[in-house]
Amino acid sequence: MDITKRFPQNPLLRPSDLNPAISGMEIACLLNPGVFRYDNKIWLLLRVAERPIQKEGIISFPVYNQQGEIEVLSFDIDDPNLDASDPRVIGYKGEDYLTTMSYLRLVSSTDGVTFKDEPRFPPIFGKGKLESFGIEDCRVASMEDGFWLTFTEVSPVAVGVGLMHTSDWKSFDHHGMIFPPHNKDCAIFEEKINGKYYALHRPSSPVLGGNYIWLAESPDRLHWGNHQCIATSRKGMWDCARVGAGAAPIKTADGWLEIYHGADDNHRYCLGALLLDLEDPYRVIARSVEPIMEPMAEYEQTGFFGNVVFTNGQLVEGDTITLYYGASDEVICGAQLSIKEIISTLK
Ligand code: MAN
Repeated sequence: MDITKRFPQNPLLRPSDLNPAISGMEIACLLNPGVFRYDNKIWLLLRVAERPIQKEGIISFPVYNQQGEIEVLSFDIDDPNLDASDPRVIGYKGEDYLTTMSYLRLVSSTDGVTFKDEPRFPPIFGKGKLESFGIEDCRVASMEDGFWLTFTEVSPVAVGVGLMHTSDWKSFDHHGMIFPPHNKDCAIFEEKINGKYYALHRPSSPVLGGNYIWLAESPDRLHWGNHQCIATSRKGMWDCARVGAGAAPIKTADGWLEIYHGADDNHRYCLGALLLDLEDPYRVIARSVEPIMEPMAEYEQTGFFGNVVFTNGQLVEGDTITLYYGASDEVICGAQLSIKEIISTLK
């Protein structure tokens, strides 16, 4: 059962609300923002996906070449070697490519509803070999010593999790790939538990296992160990194909509350929740049986890739979670949830 209250102003941001950052491109999608407070404002770190304006009969998309420059690749849609059945990815002669290039970009707000572009802060683009297809879905962990950013690094050799740190959103320390392929959906807990850092992550195991949520610990956030699987996909249910963490877990009196996404075999993405033990987060206390949010609004059902609600950013005030989410892989929306109500639905 969907228990979220969507903002009546949804969608809050559409691709046409911003200007493209890569010359000659259009913004195809705004997706899955990281969320944080800074400088007395609310900020979204958007994932922006760009591509060239598409011409009839041709699919074209940008990649970084070996010199680190943007290069456009084009394929004839009638080419028998082309598999373009998924709007997000294409296959060509055994190679996979993304149809858009994603980077990260800041917008800010004073009321949490109206967001404006922040050109003072330059976009964060992918850099180097491991990010030649872009960077995506950044979680922002707001911690005592600044902001810790975990995001998906995409290239022909890997999908893995990168880490960056910043205190001022202008200079960034790049820490490279912390969870090697195939891995994404990494959310660092915003405080230590008994002296250790923790992070949820989502490796994919191609033969045994699947796309499950794992937990790991670290002395410094750069080196991770003691990996354990804490939540699998569930046969016959709304999260039967894949599950992955949302934003940093929320500390509540009952445990760490994590809002996660789950998809079924039709790539329909819903949200559910997990409750983890406060002292021993490897122990799952309870989990959603039914989704707490499902793609129901028109903007969640139709778009670049329909039937998707996906979150990796939220703000918490008392019992209220304000969730920012990507709908249909195209627009940014907001919704509110009650922590108590979520917990009362878990089994
Ligand atoms: C999947 C989707 C896309 C994403 C790629 C690479 O295909 O989540 O949105 O671009 O993976 O991470």
